[in-house]
Amino acid sequence: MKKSLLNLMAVCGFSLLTMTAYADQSSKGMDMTGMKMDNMPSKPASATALSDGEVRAIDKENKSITLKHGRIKSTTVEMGPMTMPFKVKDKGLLAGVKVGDKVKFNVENIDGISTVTTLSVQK
Ligand SMILES: [Cu+2]
Repeated sequence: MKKSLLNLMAVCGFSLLTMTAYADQSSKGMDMTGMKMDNMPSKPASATALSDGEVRAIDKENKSITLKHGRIKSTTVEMGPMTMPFKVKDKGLLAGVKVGDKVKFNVENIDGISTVTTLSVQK
């Protein structure tokens, strides 16, 4: 069971790597900070906007949740819509959640693993 989780993680690993490469480029590349300040959008780029998802499976024992998720763009993770398992940072996040629930959640790359850090059920 753990293996299949890792295999699925590998699918998402591509987007994580792409993102890391991109981040490296922008930090080494030309000074973008000045440009951004001249052109500040009225709404700040909310990198931490929550993502939408639907619960497909919950594995409390392994602190894992499978979500059919929309586009994710958090501080450290960016990926398109797909269904995949996530680690959850804290077992407590799975407490009030059941399969079929619509959720809003945040994902961060923790030690190279896409990990759900916040999760709330949409009523
Ligand atoms: Cu994904």
